Amino acid sequence: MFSNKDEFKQIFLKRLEMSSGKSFSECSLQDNYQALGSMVREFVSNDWIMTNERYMKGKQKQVYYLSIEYLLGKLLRQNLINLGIEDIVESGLMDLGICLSDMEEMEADAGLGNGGLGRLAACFLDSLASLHLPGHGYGIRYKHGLFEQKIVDGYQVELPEQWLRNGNVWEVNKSDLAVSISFWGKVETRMENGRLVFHHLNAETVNAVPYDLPVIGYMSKTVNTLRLWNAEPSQFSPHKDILKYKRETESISEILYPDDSHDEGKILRLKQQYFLVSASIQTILKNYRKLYGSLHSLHEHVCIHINDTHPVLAIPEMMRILIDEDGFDWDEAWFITTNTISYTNHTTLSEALEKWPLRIFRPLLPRIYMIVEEINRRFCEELWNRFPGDWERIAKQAIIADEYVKMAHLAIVGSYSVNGVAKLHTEILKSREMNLFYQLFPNKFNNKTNGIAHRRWLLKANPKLSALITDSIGTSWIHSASELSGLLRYQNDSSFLEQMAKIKTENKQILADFIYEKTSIAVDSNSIFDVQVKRLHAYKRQLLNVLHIMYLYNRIKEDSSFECAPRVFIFGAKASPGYYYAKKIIKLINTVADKVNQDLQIADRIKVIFLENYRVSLAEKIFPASDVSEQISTASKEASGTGNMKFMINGALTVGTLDGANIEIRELVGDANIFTFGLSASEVLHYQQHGGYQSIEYYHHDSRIRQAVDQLVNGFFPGVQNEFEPIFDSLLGENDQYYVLKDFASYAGIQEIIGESYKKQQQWQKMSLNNIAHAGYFSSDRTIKEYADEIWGIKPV
Ligand code: 26W
Repeated sequence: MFSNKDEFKQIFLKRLEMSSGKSFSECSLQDNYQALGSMVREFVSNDWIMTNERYMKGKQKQVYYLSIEYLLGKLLRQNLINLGIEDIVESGLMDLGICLSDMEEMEADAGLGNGGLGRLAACFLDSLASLHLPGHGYGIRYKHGLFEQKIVDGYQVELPEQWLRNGNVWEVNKSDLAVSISFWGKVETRMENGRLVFHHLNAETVNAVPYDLPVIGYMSKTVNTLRLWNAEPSQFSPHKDILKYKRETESISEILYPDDSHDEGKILRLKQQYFLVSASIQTILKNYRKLYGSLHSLHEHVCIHINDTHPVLAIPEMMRILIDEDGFDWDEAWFITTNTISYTNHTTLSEALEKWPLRIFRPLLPRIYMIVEEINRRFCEELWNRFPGDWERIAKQAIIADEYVKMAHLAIVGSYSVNGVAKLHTEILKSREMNLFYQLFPNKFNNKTNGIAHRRWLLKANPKLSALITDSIGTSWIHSASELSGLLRYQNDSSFLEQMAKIKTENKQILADFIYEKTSIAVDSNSIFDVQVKRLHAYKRQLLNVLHIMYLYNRIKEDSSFECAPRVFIFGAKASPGYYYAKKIIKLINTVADKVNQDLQIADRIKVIFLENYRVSLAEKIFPASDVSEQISTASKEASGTGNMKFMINGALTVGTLDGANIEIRELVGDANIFTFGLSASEVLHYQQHGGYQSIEYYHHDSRIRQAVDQLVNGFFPGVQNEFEPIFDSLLGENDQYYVLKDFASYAGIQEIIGESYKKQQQWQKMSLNNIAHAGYFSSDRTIKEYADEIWGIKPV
């Protein structure tokens, strides 16, 4: 499109005029962004078409990744980097008096996800394209991503997020490829020509319209596709109340995770799941038929991966098409399906394991329900044959039981691969949570430790550190993150360590300025930036962090000579809208923040900052500026964590429990370069099974705990009355399910050591360097290679 700066400027200016209909001087930053974005999108269109043609011609095996969440964040700069034109564009714009960073602010975060699972999907797309692998994403084009969070008077307030307000320059509407999805109605079973046929009558149909986004690999000609489905009314759905029908239809792709505390919300969620699955599977199979004539060897050329159980209806949907539309018999359809679908589990928390009540499932998806019933019947029969008389086992493993469809059971039975996302997590799945299934299908189970797109989380997010790394070890790490180990050469090089320290301070100053702009609170970039950013959940134990801050505060108040390394505690977290307890924790963090920040006696020794609306673009500002990474979940509860990896690759040191991928971080960096504390997973599981923990004892025996816990309810925080009683009750009345008090002493101890260690700056920088140098393992390139080789069997094209 352009080979130098002047050419770029010329094309850009022309483009700008055409798209905005204004003269250059009249154009706003938004106009500039729109022009540049659409220009880049068109720039890749040829490679995009070529990539698809190559895939079709070569008949390479393809993988389709189905996910209810994609947390893409912003795409402009990453795309410029991946295309190798960031420098030309940035300096060309500069000549025109436009700052690329300002322009980036015009782009809305695509926040079609809620946490790690959604960001993982986005990182995987980046790695697939960068490794020239034929892998595509399918998702939903939510009109509003996850809500926008405001903090008002310390409380979370949710606003509908408006990422499509100014359109989306990256997407291409392909309405000619729309497919129709059927809900409700009834199924008529008939004998026709000697075989049973099923007719879905009186269904309400909805159109799924694809919007395609190019997924541009790093310095590669590969441009894969992320297809997001939009729900639109269908012309052919005769309806009495057309407005109601339109509203109901459009609500399918309106918001992520509608409140499911009532049946209406549950119906909507299940509708979303089937909508995603049916549109995607219909399309995949249609394209396959066109290319190969029939679906007989589908499993040899196609993998369909389901990201957690949300898309698990892919299994009965494939069965439906194979049987009802293509005339396969059950056994062959089952063979093809179960050799095509693979499944990742992301949690063992029982409340997060999906199950749908039959009263909703059966009427909404009548044909799919019949198929699930038959899958269940055959599976229970198999169990009966292998374990005759073991009713208890059948009850535990059945797909349909107690008036519910259990989605994880369906996923395991209907797929050829089941993976966890970190070693410990996979071991827990095999030995506990899914042990009965593991006994039945040991070969299906495998581990794929998560990873992160290091080109976003280091190269893009931390340009200064990236430049230092490239100056020292060359550019190869950008392609192969394991090359970061070359940095180990510098671990005793004091000038290198000083440069690292300087960059960290500069990044901290940028964040400090941002904090000041947002909160009017001044923080000192020489303090330790101690950061916990992640979804708000009881098991992640933001509460442990807060109670420790309260303890530090109390210590300083009692003894003004108390020495502790100055710290800025930074939080970012969204609580799910219906999660009452999580919202209380947000209020508590903000209440403690007010108390601490306003206390003149505390001065700069502690500051507490809650940054509202945590999202990908904010995360990119935070990780490069962090010294300490809080990964303090109750051991066994965090499947993997990926924030831990983003901190590590930016040189922050982890304070963490032996949970999820923290364990693997420790294996890589060694005990000396990580701060671990607390109960182990097996201790937690032992307490859970056999009892023996009494939180009240810790309350009585540790005055630090008693003081902080009492302060939740004794008027210490003026004006909040009974606000924190539920937290107090959870700790004492409900015996502290997440072992916060149990781990408190060990956490406070390690925090003290962290404070001491930070004073020895040279040593600290060396530890930091060790973390960066070993973080290459956690590139999602490594993870994706493992999926490609060991699960999908796909090859670079
Ligand atoms: C409503 C069903 C449901 C339940 C849980 C939807 C979404 C969730 C999560 C928020 C799923 C999630 O994000 N899990 C995280 O996945 C990451 C990627 O594998 C892991 O690193 C995290 O440990 C895990 O919590």
